[in-house]
Formats: sequence, structure tokens, C-alpha cells
Amino acid sequence: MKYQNPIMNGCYPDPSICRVGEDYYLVNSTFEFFPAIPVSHSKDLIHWETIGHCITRNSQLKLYEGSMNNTGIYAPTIRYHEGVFYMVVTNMADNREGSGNFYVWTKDPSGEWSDPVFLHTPGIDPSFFFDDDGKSYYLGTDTPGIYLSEIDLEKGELVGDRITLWKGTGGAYPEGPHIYKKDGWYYLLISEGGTERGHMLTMARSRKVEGPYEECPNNPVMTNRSMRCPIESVGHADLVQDTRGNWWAICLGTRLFGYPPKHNLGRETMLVPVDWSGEWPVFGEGGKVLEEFETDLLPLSAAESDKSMNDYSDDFTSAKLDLGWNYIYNPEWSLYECKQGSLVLRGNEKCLKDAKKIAWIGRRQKHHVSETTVTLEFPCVQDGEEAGLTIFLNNRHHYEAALTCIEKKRKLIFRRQIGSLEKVEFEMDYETDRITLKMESDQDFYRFFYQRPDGNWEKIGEGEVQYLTTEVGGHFTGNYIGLYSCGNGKKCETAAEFTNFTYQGKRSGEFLK
Ligand code: 6LW
Repeated sequence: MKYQNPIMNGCYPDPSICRVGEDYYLVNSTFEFFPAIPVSHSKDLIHWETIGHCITRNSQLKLYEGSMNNTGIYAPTIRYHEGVFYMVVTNMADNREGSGNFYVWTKDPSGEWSDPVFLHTPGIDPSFFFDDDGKSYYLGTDTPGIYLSEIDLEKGELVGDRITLWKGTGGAYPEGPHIYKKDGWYYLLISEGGTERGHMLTMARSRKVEGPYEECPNNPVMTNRSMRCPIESVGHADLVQDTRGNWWAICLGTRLFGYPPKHNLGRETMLVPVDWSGEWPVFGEGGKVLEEFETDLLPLSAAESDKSMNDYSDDFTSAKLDLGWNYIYNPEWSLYECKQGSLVLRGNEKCLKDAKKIAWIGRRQKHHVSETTVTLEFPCVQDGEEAGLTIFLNNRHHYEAALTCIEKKRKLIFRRQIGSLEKVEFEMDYETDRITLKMESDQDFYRFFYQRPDGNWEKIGEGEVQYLTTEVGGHFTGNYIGLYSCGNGKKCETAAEFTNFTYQGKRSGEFLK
């Protein structure tokens, strides 16, 4: 059968995978978003369902306000060992309280995970390796390269020396290390070149876990650099052997458009067939990651994915928010209420541009071509209070349609913020306190509409996609479709009630230029 990359669309970077029997589990980075580190499950490696998160309690993770999508959760690794799942990760928080490398564990990956165990180790991208002699190891990054240390997971601390294993082949940022044991060799897989377009995978191996490691003669073993591929920047991979004995890599990659190429959906998760019949693995097609792979090696014959899997709707009838929604920073629960059939947001005094905890929930934009609608009820009687629908890269790069109150009058506005430039580009008096908003996207524009009483859509503004891309707005995440309320200086007097959220996305590949 044919399958298409990405297998997980939207901002799902730094994937890590493990298998338990016929079940595969995958985790991703989440930066400033909460709950953190979605755990996704699959039986066929193609269809993934988020079953929970490793971090669901504010007490497990301190996310610091004030910085844009380059702090918080970086690059988790998931491993299963003797009945226990471990997830080890970095909280990037500039050495403030709660920063650094820690792990959590559970016996039920869809349930609650433990409190964090901090390891006081330098660098990012931690990983665990469980050897067949019963020893457990921690892998990390530091200058001058990838290091290894034995770890005592009972005590939650490293034991013995830190040994530098490999500096890589000379590319920038040797990172994302994982060790696999095969045929008496320890294989060390890392990424180099940085997560942008020079990204690549390199390997080395040794007869002993502590080295010395010899470089693979075919490095880089995987890269799409300098090739103008539909998927670029591939790297940060993890390997898994399936129930049939075949090897697979999952990695991150980006779907670029325009010139110079840019991306707005974040770094997405790709699946790559790996031929490890020889001494060294061969990734994808001669080291290249394709948008579409034809293979009969998948663990189950997965049904070809159909369009319906890209549609999502939420009537907010369940007591808990769907797992696809995220808060920004550690949520203040008093700002949120899941009612029967609506989501209530109570805006605090902050602004959308503040990089602060605000009443905000967002879902990953997963397709370039998409359509989102939502109905909002918001009396909005106090000057400044605002609620609406936003397309949000970070607090300094977003476009939104909102109801707000200006000089005691309810208004419908369309605003764009691009860096420090901020402009309300449309404003009109709005009589009632109920509105249905729509956002359409393609690779060129985000277009915003409201529904007139006669049912027709009236366009109120549009903004270029290119200004809401990682290349322009920065850092490590992709765009989120957000529902929010904020008071802009004063706590909101009225609550914003959202109902009938719908999202439709068009399959990857179909609309790429
Ligand atoms: C992550 C690093 C990387 O820690 O980007 O692509 C960093 N790889 O390994 C943030 O996602």
C-alpha cells in the first residue's frame, strides 16, 4: 500500500517511539503549551490517536510566561522497560526553578504519569537505553558531544562517570541521541545540522556501550537537504522494530511553500521505512524521506486514509476538553468552564500579545488548506473586553476576528499582529451578542468571515500566511487555531461562550504548489 507523510500533521516535532507487543506509542515536544507531551497510540504506524499526555498537572511542570515558543518542553524520549513506561525530557527555563532534564513514569500511558524526577544533567534531548545485561543508561548532549552515563532509576540519579561517546561528523548541534543494540553492536543515532534545512541523521557504532564508536561510512544516513523535496529539514529520528521484524524510523520534517521556502504548520511527524538487513540501516529511499512511500512491510495492512479523518468538530458537550485542545502556559483553571454544550472563557486583564496566561485554547492547524467555524456568544459591555477566533503562531504573530467593546459599543473587529506591527484593519458596529466566525486558509492567505443574518458569509479581512511562518515569526512551533477571551487591561466583565467548533482540512499533498 501507499502511505503519505506526514503521519501526524501539524506541530508534532521531535518524535520518539516505543513498541509494546502490537501497540506503538509516540510522544512529541510541546514547548509552552499545556497539557504537555501528547502520547499517541497506533497499531499500524500510520493512524495515530492521542490517548493522553505525560504532563497533565500544573504541579508536574513549570512553564514560564514571557517568552515565545522557544522555552518549555523540548524533545522527549519514550521507552518501555519491565512493565513501566518512561518519558525523559527537558524543560527549557533558563535554570529557573523546574528547569532541566527530568523523567516521569507510568504503567498506563493513557492515564496519569508520575511527578517529575529531576536528573541535574547538562544539555537537552535526553534519552534512556536499557541494555540486556540489566543496566540502564542516560544519554544527553553537551559540549563536546553526546554523552552517556549509567542511571539508577530506583534512586532517580546518575551513577558513575559521564562518558563522551561521539561528537558527530562535524555538523552543527549534535543532538537527539538514541542507542539501539543489534547483532552485538551498539548503534548510536543522532541528528546534526540544526533543525532547519541542513538537518540530517548520522550514526556510529561500537562493540561496547561506552565506546569507542566508529562512524558509519555512509553518513549522513538520512537527509533531504539541498534537494527541493516536498518534505524538508528531516531529522530528529527514533527507530522501532515492528512485530514482523521490520525497522521503521519516525522523524520530524517540514512542508515548505513559496520562495524563499517557509512553513507555517510546524515540524510534523514522518514515518520512514528502514532496511536494516545489512550492517548499517538504509533510511527511506537511499537516505531520502518521501512524501509518499509504497510498502508492503507495515505491521498491519492499514486502511488507506480517507478524507473524513481530517474533519473535526466539537460541540463541547463532554465534561472534559478533547485531548486535541491545548492551553498556553500553565492554565489558570478559573478562566475555563466546560458547560453542557459550550466552552466558557473568562478573560483576565491580559492581552493576546502579552505572552501571559490568558483564557485561550488552541488546536494545531494541520493542513494548509482548511476551514474553521465557531459560534461565539459574548455580551461584551466593558471597554476593551474581547473574545474571538485567532490564528496564532505566538503572542507577536497572530490574526484574529473578535467581538470587543469600544466606547461602550459592541464591535466586530479584524486585527493583525506581525512582530511589533499591530493593526485593527476592520471595525464595525455589531448589534447582537452572538456571532458565527469562519477562517479559511490556503498557502497564501488566512481569510476571516462572519455569518450575516441571511446565512451568507461576509469577509472582514485577510492576512498573508507568510508572516505567520516559523521563518518570520520564529522558533519551534507551528500555527494553532485559537479561541480566546481577554480584557486588555481589566478583567472581563462578561464571559465568552463558544459553541459548535468545526475544522475541515484537505489532505496533505493535494494542494501543494
Ligand atoms: C530539539 C532538538 C531539535 O531539542 O529541536 O530538531 C529542538 N531538533 O533536538 C527543539 O525542538
